Amino acid sequence: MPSARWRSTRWSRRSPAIPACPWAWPTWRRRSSPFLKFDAADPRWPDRDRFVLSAGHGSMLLYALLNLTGHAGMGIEEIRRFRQLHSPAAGHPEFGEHPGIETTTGPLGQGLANAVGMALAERMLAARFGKSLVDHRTWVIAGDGCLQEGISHEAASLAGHLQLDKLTVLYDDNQITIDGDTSLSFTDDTLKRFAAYGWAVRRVDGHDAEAVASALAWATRVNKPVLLACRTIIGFSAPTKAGTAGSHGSPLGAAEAAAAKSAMGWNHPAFEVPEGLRERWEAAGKRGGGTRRAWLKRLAKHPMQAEFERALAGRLPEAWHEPLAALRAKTAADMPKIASRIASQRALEALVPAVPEMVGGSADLTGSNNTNVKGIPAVTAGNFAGRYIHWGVREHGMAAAMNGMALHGGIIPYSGTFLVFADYMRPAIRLAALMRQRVIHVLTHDSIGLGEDGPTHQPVETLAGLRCIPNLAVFRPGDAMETAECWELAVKRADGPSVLALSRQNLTPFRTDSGENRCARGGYVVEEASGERRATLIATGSEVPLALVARAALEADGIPTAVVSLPSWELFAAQDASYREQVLGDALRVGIEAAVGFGWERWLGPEGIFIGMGGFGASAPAEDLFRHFGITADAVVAAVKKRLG
Ligand SMILES: Cc1ncc(C[n+]2csc(CCOP(=O)(O)OP(=O)(O)O)c2C)c(N)n1
Ligand SMILES: [Mg+2]
Repeated sequence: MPSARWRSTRWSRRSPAIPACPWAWPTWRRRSSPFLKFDAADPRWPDRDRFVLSAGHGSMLLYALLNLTGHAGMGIEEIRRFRQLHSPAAGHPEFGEHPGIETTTGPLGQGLANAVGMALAERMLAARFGKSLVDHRTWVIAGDGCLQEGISHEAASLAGHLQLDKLTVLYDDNQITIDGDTSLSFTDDTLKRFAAYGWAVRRVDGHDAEAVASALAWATRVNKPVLLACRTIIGFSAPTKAGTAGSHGSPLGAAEAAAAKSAMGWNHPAFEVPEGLRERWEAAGKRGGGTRRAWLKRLAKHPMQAEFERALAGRLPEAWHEPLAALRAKTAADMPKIASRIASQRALEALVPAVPEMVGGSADLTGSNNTNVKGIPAVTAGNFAGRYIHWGVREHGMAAAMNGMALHGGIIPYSGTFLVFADYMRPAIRLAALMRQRVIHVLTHDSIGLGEDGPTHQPVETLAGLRCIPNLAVFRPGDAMETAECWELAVKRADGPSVLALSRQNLTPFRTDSGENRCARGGYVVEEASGERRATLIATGSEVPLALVARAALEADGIPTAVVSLPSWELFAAQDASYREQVLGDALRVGIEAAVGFGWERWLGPEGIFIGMGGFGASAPAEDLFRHFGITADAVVAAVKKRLG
């Protein structure tokens, strides 16, 4: 049943008022419409506008436009192979499949939040390099689903707060989602909602191209982010399915499709673009060529050309690691007994001044995550020259916007929150991994070692959950030296995201050497056994010092024992088998980690022993908790002795 709202539109579902065929539209529609700045000859041109199809299920819109505007790599053959293996025209837009695809979308709301990050990156790079090099806009098409998702609130609220005025969202306000009319579940006043965030909003007839064009022109003039609620009919012109959820995802069917095409005056065979029309579209694809060439000339003369190109290419500055090497040498000499979150802050103090594209932030836990660096100002609505972002309590929006910043290029974003809240960011972390983006999350308070905040804040399953995300590097360093090494690896890792799981509590240092980055192989022998190994204690993070205490006791009792630190399972798994065997050894293997044992079988085999958590934690001082849950050197010693008999 069509809803009252539906009937209130000026179309009826059965007989939509169909505009004349698009190629016969009046002249303004064929003029050099300047809204989207791009050049099909170079879809990665850094100063292009970014277009994000947040409603990723409409992927064919993007593919068809890439094809029509003359982009290489999206020919009619690719279009024919829509949703087939190895086609760049995948079910949802996939970053990396075609250079004209700015981001992977499909999980609703992510694209919108990516776009907020892109728009923020644009403002920040404009502040750094000037308007002559960086002056572009970000455009989004989002649907009801994107705006229903919670992440849209976080992202839009932030965009409003920061007044990202070069961001425009076209909301495909068709009042339909998969289950049916949006009245089933969605009665927000979306315009009021966005206005309350500080956006400029307008309602537009989405089928009136002239009205849309004038709204877009307006959007480029206002100094706020803009939401245009474009009232549309899904499946426009399909005789029985227009305006219904039936046209959302399944093919219309031959008869319905034929009727829809003929109603629009389209009488051409499938996959054929009629003569004259392709030329016009290709001309649109070339329209930005002059602007791009003028930009290239400006770049060639720009005093910051080399620096701009370096940052945009994702290459680190030549001497980026020198301050970190100095820190590592000092750490080896001083052997500070500090929490790994504090060690992380020291690493950042070495890295951030040396790597100008690093942009930090925290989801309202700056003082706990230790993500700030003295002298680095925060970004504010009026001043984008800062390099630190107060994301507010918006973990999901933060992680997705960081993806957008990394995708934009020229920025290496790092953030902070508690490890347990990785779950609030998980969909965005997963997409960063899928898109191979360098995004770094500083996740502190990484176990029951955080103490009194109790089980809601104590991650137990989180490490296992992160380690199973393909292409995500999970680092859990065990002392200040390992923390500096893991930071080095995360910053160097250009083709994927990293998380650093860091302790709240102080850690007894064990590393005295500072030459080779020993974490680079993911795992290594910290202390070899004094004789032929009878046991190998394998630990990560705060449990490495504990393993060393246990080793000392076992050695004193005549049981030669080695200790292995395993700060990154992913890097260790990538080593050759002989190295892994040599590190893990043939003796009894004991895994120690203040988390659930899920996944540890991989290193321990069926005969190994795991000492860690069996369930949720509790609220108490950290030392009491380690004792209560049996994660102590004594427990390790007892378990080894019992097994060895
Ligand atoms: C996070 C997430 N949840 C669910 C889905 C499955 N899904 C795909 S499209 C869609 C409905 C979207 O409705 P709308 O955005 O209004 O798109 P329209 O049908 O109007 O094109 C849903 C639930 C998804 N892609 N992402
Ligand atoms: Mg919809």
